Amino acid sequence: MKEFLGLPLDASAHGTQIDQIIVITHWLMLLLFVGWGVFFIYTLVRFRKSRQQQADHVGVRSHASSYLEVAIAVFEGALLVGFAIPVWSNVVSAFPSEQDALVVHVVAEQFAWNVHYPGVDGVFGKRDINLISEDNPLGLDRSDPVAEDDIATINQLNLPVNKNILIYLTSKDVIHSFGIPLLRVKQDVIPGQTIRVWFRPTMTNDQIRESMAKRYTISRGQIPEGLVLSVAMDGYQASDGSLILEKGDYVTEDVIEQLIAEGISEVNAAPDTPMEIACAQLCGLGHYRMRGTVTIQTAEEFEEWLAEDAEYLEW
Ligand SMILES: [Cu+2]
Repeated sequence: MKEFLGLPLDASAHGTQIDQIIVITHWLMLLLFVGWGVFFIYTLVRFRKSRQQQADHVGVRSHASSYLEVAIAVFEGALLVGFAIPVWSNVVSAFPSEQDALVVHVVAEQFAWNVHYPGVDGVFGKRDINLISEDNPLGLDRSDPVAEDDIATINQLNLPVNKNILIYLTSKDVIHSFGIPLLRVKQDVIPGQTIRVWFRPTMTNDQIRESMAKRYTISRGQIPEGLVLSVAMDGYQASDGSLILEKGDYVTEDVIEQLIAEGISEVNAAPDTPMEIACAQLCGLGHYRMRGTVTIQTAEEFEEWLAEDAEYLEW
């Protein structure tokens, strides 16, 4: 069922439980759809005009249908009490403490995600609505001593793997929705409110790319969709031994032509940015382009990235 529903790869610790509920709910709905469909066709045939000239005003005399209705209601109740509520209370609303998590602030706007990290001191600097400008979309008050080392990015969320991530969400303008399908996270972002959401990524982007890798068949004049600007998962050599495409490099149209010329008909590649923050609320005309990139890294890579970004601040 999971494959049939086309659920994306699950890269979070709580994802299996969410997927389980989605799968069970769909089984129940499929059963009801088939059951009601069969019943509907049966009634059309059984009570057709030629067989039943006169309408029966009493109708059904047995209680079978009432029992069936009750059984379905009980099953739905069990789904709610046995699965949905426990997942909600044990996973969704069981927030980790701030000491036990990486805390990040995300401020949504039409049409971008502003990300705010506290920097080395671990304390978030003051943000002031009057300081918001094109260069400072967060309105970060750099004169505040704790704000000096704060890191701000636009549409780029870097996170370490296997660590609790606690995100404080707010919006500058309208209602947005912070959705990361691969992490099974979706939370409305509401102006004037700060809403928390948490999760724990279990795969780095490199691992996700490995498991998303796909073999694309290439031939002259035929470039499969999604291949250009994806990342090569294998290296490819020309017949003279020179490297055409190195593992980890972008697959470009030029490279594909060279590969075809060398008689290579298959390329193993994966998306460059496999994980995205997609805005899941129709928030305006630019809604479609409100997407951020999520990069899940090892703890060391993440620290490196933070240090690199901190260096920019010293300019
Ligand atoms: Cu939006």
